[in-house]
Amino acid sequence: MVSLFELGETALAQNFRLVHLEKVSSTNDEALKHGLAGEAGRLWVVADEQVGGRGRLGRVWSSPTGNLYASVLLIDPALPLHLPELGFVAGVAAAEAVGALVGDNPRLGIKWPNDLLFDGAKLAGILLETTVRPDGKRICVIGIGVNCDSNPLDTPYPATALAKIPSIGGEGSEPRAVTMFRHLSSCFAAWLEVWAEGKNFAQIRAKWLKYAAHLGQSITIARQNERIEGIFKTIDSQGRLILAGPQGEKVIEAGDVFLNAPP
Ligand code: BT5
Repeated sequence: MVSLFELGETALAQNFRLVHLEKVSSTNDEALKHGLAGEAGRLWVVADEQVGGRGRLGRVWSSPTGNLYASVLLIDPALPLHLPELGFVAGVAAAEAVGALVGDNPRLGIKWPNDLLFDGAKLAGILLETTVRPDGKRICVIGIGVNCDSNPLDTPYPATALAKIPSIGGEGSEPRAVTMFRHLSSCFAAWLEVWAEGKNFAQIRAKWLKYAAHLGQSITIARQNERIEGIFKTIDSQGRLILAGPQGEKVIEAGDVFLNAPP
């Protein structure tokens, strides 16, 4: 099969490589396999369809053909302390890649930690996974799913797809997932360079805050057994969410954000 997927120019210039597969369980698992098999890193794995696509906490990521499923493998990209920042590098890169198609559009935002929203509906999700391989090197896989042609209709948080955005609309001369991947791979390579192994996370954070959805608004953080309400103040120097409540500020490391209805 001839693959239409290709890396963007910046990704090629920075020695990223690409493996394209038709149907996989999860591109994150494929990338992880490459890492365990001794890959040097900077490898993208893209698939047309996933049958075991997953989100955070083992949730299902709906993955029919027509959307983008891409995972990038990095080996020892930074000191372990900085690895969680890669989700934000990917979030900013994904937002910029979508921005290449929709322009500088205030309807595009990032919901903490790293969901892309368009008009408040989820357009893309990011899953960062890390593990240590027997030689002691750290394997980092960042999976990105972008709804290009379709989105699931039965999600608790509303979802959307590029095909529903009027300025993108109908498919042009190539599949939307192919165009999206070219932009995404280049934007990721560029922001990875800016990040500089975490030395410049401040720049990633500043860009992230420009895209941030719900900033200054009343939100609820849902975690396994609790729900915490407050005002979304900012993210700190490690990307943690700062929530201001009646008892002062709380630092949130993980959870799902929901926007509260106005009083
Ligand atoms: C995420 O998890 O948003 C991370 C999704 C990462 C998917 C990519 S695709 C390439 C790579 N390979 C994988 O196996 N995964 C990565 P989370 O924040 O936990 O959101 C998951 C929730 O989003 C689900 O429980 C659904 O409610 C909803 N959902 C499922 N599929 C969706 C879709 N295609 N679009 C929008 N929402 C979806």
